Formats: sequence, C-alpha cells, structure tokens
Amino acid sequence: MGFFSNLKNLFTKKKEEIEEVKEEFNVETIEELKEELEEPTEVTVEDYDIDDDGQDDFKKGDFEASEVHDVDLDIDDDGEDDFVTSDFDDKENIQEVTEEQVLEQVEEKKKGWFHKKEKQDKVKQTITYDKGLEKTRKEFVSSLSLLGKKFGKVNEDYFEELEEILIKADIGVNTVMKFLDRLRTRCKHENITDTAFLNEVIVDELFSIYVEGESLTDKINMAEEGPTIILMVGVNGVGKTTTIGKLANKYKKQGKKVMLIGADTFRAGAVPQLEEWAKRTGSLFYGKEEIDPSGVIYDGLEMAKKEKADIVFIDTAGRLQNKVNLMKELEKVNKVIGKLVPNAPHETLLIIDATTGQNGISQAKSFKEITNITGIVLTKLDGTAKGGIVLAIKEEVNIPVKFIGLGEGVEDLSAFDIEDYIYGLFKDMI
Ligand SMILES: Nc1nc2c(ncn2[C@@H]2O[C@H](COP(=O)(O)OP(=O)(O)O)[C@@H](O)[C@H]2O)c(=O)[nH]1
Ligand SMILES: [Mg+2]
Repeated sequence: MGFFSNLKNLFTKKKEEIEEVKEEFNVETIEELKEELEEPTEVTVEDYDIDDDGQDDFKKGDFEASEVHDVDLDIDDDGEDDFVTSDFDDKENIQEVTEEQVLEQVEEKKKGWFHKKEKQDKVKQTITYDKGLEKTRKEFVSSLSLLGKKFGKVNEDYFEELEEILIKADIGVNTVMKFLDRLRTRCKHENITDTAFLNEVIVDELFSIYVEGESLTDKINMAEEGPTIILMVGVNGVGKTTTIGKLANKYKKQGKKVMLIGADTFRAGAVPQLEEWAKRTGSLFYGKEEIDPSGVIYDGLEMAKKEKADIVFIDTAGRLQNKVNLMKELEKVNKVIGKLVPNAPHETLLIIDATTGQNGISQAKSFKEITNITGIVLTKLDGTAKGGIVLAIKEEVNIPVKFIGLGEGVEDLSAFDIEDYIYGLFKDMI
C-alpha cells in the first residue's frame, strides 16, 4: 500500500551517503562538495595506490597483464611491503604470500576503489537534484506548511486549497484530481485528520503515481552493433542544443566516441552553436546551414560510420506551427537515418522546457502524435517552481522522462532518478 516507511529510510540513507562523501573530501557544505565532485576526477587505474602509502603502485597496463608487476603490497598489514613482483622470478624471496593472494588483494582493492567512485557519483546526482529542485521544494513545502497551520485539521476546505497548490506546482489537473480522490479515500479509511501526518501521506501518494502501473524504462537504448543514433526534437529554445552538449560530455567521459550532427538548418546560428559544443567536449562534428536537414543528416551519418563513432546526437529544428509539415519532415529524416543505420534512430528524445508548464505537456502530446518519441528530456527544472511536471508527464503523456536539466552548466544534467527526484522535492518535509 504505502511507500513512506521506505521513503523515510530512503531519505535517511541519502543524507548519510552525502555525509560520508563530505567526510571523504573533508568539506563542510554541500556547495563545497558539489565543487569537489565536479572536478574532472577522471581517475584511471594509472593512479592507483594499493597500499595507501600515497604512492602510485603500478601502471595501467598491469591490470590487463595476467601478471602484476612492480607491486609493492603489504598483505599482512605490518606496514612493510611484502615483496615486489620481481620476487616472483626469484622464488626464494617469496615468503608469506602466493601470487594468487596478491592478485586477489589487487582485485579487492580495485573493487573497493570503484565502489567508492560509484558512491561519489551517486551523491553527485543527489545533490544536483537537491539544488536543481530547490525552487519547487521551497514553494511546495512552505505552501503546505502554511496550509497545515491555517486549517490545523484536514477537512474539505483544506483539500480545496491543497488542489490549488498542486495545480500551481504543475502536476496537471487530471493528475491532481485523481490524486486527491485517493488522498480523500485514504484519509477516510485511515481516519487521518492531522495535517502534519497528511504531509507524509501526500509524498507517499505522489510517489505512488510515478511507480505504479506500467513501469517505464529510463535507460537509453544502445545499438548492439555500430553507432547508436539519438535524434533530438522539440520546439525552439527548449534546450535541445545545450542538452546535446551536456550528453556529449557525459558519454565522452565514459570513454565513448561521440559525434554531433547539426541539422537545425532553420534557426540562425544553431549549427555553429552545436559546433562549439563539439569542440568543448572533444566530439566529432558535422553540420551545415541552409540546406535540407535530411541531406545534412545523410552526410553526417556517413562520416559517423567512417569514423566509427559510438554514439551520435542529431540536432534538429522544431517547428510545430505546422504539424503536417513537421510530420513529413520527421518522416523523411527517419527514413534517411534508417537507410544508413539499420534500426536507427535508437532513441528519439523530445526536449521539454519545464518552465513552460502545461504548454510543455501539450507539446509532448502533439509530438507523440507526429512521431515515435521514446523519451523526454525535461530541461530548466532549476528555473521553476513547477517541478511537479514530471508527474504530469507520466500521467498524461506516458513517455518516460530519461534526463533532466538542472542548470546551464555542462554538468547540470542527470539521468532521471525517481528517488533523487522525490528527495529533491520533499527532503525538508519528512
Ligand atoms: N537554467 C537552465 N537553462 C537551460 C537548461 N537547458 C538549456 N538552458 C538554456 O536555454 C536556452 C536555450 O537553449 P538551446 O539549447 O539553445 O535551445 P534549443 O533552441 O532547443 O536548441 C539557453 O540559454 C540555455 O543555456 C537548463 O537545464 N537549465
Ligand atoms: Mg538549438
């Protein structure tokens, strides 16, 4: 039935994780931590200190080799290195350990290190949400607490004002109505009159809206072979080009060969803007202004294949004034893409500007009619108190939100994560 006993645990866990990583970096504030985590700490195995003596123990190639070389490892923790690998050749010098034991230790240390990095990345995401959803959270939490004070007890007037608050957060009228029905029923059944307790139930029920029903995957569908092609669509100014830049940065960091194709041949300056992002992120680029987008995409994909790109983002123009034309254009674009790369595009991501609220929802509905949208990127959540739009998209459009934009910086993009989202919205309430 309810989720909020889990939610409480979840919030506690998140807070603990943040504290742990703060300690690791020896910083006091979230701002300092954010800065630390945004440092390009592309730590490779090259700088790996097995025995924590502050010295790098070996070079990257050693991980790939079946043998470990030049390892100074203290197996029995007596503060002395037990041997260097050259001892392997000199059997007499091997005293306390076998080669297997060494390798085991290396593996374990390696795992520990990656685990630590994973935890740091998780915390980075949590605090990005925390910061990005601040506006929505403040507005929402303060309205709810005022409401609680005003009424003291839950009654019909309370519900009516709650409805207004939820609609203001852009949760969507239909969603709000359904949600309030459930809330009323639950209050009746469980005899809930205390407004403070009801706050917990509200979070719980909102959470349920997202997780119930058909579960939508937020993972990017990657090609099994050849380049993964991702088509980006959406009306002008929503953040398509910026999002491509952020995504290029993300995949580049994962070691992928990224390529950007500028096929927004409509908006002046759109192609050079994308080219700038390509330079900044070290991605391949192809783009041309003032010709047919399908032609640009054709040539761009040829280059992507030749260069063996792993992942290709295609920037398009988004004119929605004329649905029929846009539909025809997208059909043509899809045909070209499919011809050059079978089964592509692997994703068609629709970019929605969260600050446009219900307008964004209508855009999503329109685009859904025109073409096969596989995911939504919700941008500018940092600039709005309307963070509830994520729930409206789930309820009214039923396309998964795959990424969210939480700022203008290159790092201000996160894979959508329902737990971090709920935490960012409600951490002060529970
Ligand atoms: N605050 C904020 N601004 C964003 C975000 N994403 C994009 N923008 C800004 O929105 C504006 C339009 O972005 P652009 O990528 O050119 O939109 P496009 O026309 O869809 O390609 C730019 O000023 C971006 O910096 C975001 O997540 N948060
Ligand atoms: Mg653009």
